[in-house]
Amino acid sequence: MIPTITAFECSPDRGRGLARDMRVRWALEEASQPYDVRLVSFDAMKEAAHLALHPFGQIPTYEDGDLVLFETGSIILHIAEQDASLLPKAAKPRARAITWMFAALNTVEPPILDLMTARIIENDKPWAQERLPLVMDRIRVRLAQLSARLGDAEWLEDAFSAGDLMMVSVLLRLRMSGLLDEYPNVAAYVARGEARPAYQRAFAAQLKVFTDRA
Ligand code: GTB
Repeated sequence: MIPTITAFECSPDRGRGLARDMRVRWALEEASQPYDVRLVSFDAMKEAAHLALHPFGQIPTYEDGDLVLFETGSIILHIAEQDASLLPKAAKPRARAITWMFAALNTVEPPILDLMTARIIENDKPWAQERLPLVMDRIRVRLAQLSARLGDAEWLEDAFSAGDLMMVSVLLRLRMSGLLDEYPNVAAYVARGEARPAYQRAFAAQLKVFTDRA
């Protein structure tokens, strides 16, 4: 039996790889794990059948036999635990890789999500333009810190891991903002992630969902 994940039937990003099924697809591709995808509409995500899988009515979910997971952090940790190329077997490097996964989700992603909220949801508020520079500066703080840590290293630790997969996935949402270009080593790090064959396969698969509908 192969796992099944859920993804948007019609992703608002039109296949640009920004929806969160992308990072799960990427992890599955890195782990050479075949998978099925069940596409769900916005309405179906709020219905009982999907809510039984995901209490918050979101994508992605992950089903493998009687195991059901939601939250990309948990799903990717589960996939990575079965593949040494994503999580080293040795305890300390493994703990470091997991630390970077948490850092991506809990420290780097929140200000980036704030920018999406400011740009998309709060855009029509009278204070929106005044707030935007504040939001961008909070992201710059994190990017500067990450840039300083990364230096000219290829990955966050000695070798690519699920920590890099999560960090690159989170940073990719900044592409359109131009902020990544202010930190060339971080931009190059993201580009290295995107260049990985597993990323390319995952990207092509989620893009095909969009082009098949067009
Ligand atoms: N913390 C959860 C996780 O990591 O799994 C967050 C899951 C989540 O936000 N899922 C979103 C969702 O289901 C899709 S990815 N939203 C529908 C809802 O909440 O009703 C977020 C997303 C959506 C759209 C774009 N886009 O169009 O560019 C990018 C990312």
